[in-house]
Parts: sequence; C-alpha cells; structure tokens
Amino acid sequence: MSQAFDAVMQVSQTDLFRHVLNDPVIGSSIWVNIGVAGLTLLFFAFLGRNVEDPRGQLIIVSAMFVSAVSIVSYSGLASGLTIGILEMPNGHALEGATTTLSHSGQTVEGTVSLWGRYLTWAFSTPFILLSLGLIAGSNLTKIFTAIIFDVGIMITGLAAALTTSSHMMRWFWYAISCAFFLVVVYILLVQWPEDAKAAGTSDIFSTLKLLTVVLWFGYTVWWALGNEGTGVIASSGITSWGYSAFDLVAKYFFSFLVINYVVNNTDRVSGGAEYGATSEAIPADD
Ligand code: RET
Repeated sequence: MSQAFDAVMQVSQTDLFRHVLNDPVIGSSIWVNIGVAGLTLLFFAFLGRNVEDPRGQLIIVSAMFVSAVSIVSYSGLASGLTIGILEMPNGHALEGATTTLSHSGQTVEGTVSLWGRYLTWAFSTPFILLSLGLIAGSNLTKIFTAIIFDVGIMITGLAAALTTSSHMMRWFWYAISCAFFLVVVYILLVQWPEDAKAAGTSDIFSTLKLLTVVLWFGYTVWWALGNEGTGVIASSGITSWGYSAFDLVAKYFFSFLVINYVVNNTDRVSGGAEYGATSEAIPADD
C-alpha cells in the first residue's frame, strides 16, 4: 500500500533540493561548479584589471559572463528550481524507471532531468561565440548568425529533454538541434579561421576553435549516451558529471585562454579608443 502510494507521489521543489544535497554524485557535480565559477570570475576580473582598450574589454567581459551565467545555472539546479523527475515515453531506455530520493528513501516514477542546463546554455554559449568571433575579427553578420543558431541548438535541446509525449519526438528535436549545431561548426571551421588569418589572431584562434569544436561535439554525444538519450549511461548523476567535467574546460579554461590572450596581446584585438563610441566624444575609460 505504502509502496504504491510512494510511486505516485508528487515530487516537490524541496524534495529535489534535498535530493541533490544528499546525493553525493549529483550534488558534487553541481556544487563544485558553483565554487569554480565564482572563483574564476574573481580571478578573471583580477587578470583583466589593467586592460583599458574598449574592444579588448568587450572580449574580456564576454568571456567573464560565461562564468557568471554558470553560477546562475548551477544555482538553479542546486535549488531544485530547474530540475524535474520525468517519466520517459514508450520505447525510451528509461521507460518505467524509478528514482529513489536520497534524503527520504521514497521511490518515485521517472528519471531525474537537469533540464536547467540546456536552458542556461542558451545564455552562456552565445558569449563563448561572441568572444571567439571578436578574436577572429569577424563581422556582425557572421557573429549574429553563429549566435542565433547557437541559441537554437540549446532551446531545441531543451525541448528534446522535456518531451515526454513521444520517444520519436525527442529525437526529432535532437536532430533539429544537431542541424543548428552544424551551422555553428561551419562558421567555426570554415568562416572564422579565414577572418582570424586576416586579423593576425590565427594562433590563438586555432587553439580555441579546436577546443570548442571537440568539446561541443562531446556535449552532443554525451546527451545521446546519457539518461535523457539512449540511456547507455543510465545514471543521472554520472550524466551530470560528464557535463560538469566538460564545463570545466569548455567554459573556465576556455575563458582563461581568451582573457590571458587579450591581456598579453591587447594591440592585436584593439579597435582603437573610439571603438563602439555612440557619439563624437571618446568615452572615459573607467
Ligand atoms: C544538446 C542536445 C541536442 C543536440 C545538441 C546539443 C549540443 C549542445 C552543446 C552544448 C554546449 C554547451 C556549452 C556549455 C558551456 O556553458 C543540447 C546537448 C547538438 C554544443 C559549451
């Protein structure tokens, strides 16, 4: 009787908050990143403190914002606000799966989805691309194109994760997301390297490009393997740690490389003191 009651129990936000806090694997995958994001943000502010060039500052602020969004993203997950327990549709590997809440021992139907990640990637990854596009010296059209398709990747990825009506529709969303991803890959591998050559930033751009393309494919494959995809990795904790590990390199190490480059090569990325000015006057630099 009590078993049957547990299985249909509604899971509250408080339950999810406590579940995360008490599950060492999911919990650490979230809380570690809040700490690292905060520390990197302070470190980056320190590192970039003497850059006065407006275009250089724009690249630095853009890279720093990735860490700022990360704190928000992981706080959403830690608080249980952007987590759900989803019952997967017929045909999904985790159809009929149950989750035992770590704080109460109660068993509920469904698998844990950390869907807030996909939502917040829509706000963090555009700034990765903005800093890359600016370093490559690309034009507004290409930067805009990369960013809107990138937002498209994340929102359709969110749709794939949240769809519970049909197994096929989950993968249909996934396919749309991958199509958008190919547009971004094309810009990264074909368009921006040429721009970077012209801008004299090929050396750093090649490193950042490689890091980005390899890791972003990593996220894509990980989704397909994880508890929301084929379920080859059925544990939501391990799935979450995969993304958290990718994040350490794709966000913080990436931003470090960007900011460190700008600090040491400000003249290469400079657009002059009037860059972006909105009137004849040159704005004060502090
Ligand atoms: C999803 C699933 C649907 C198909 C594709 C995906 C790609 C995700 C990527 C994420 C990159 C995230 C980063 C986060 C750092 O803040 C949504 C997993 C193509 C490329 C860099």
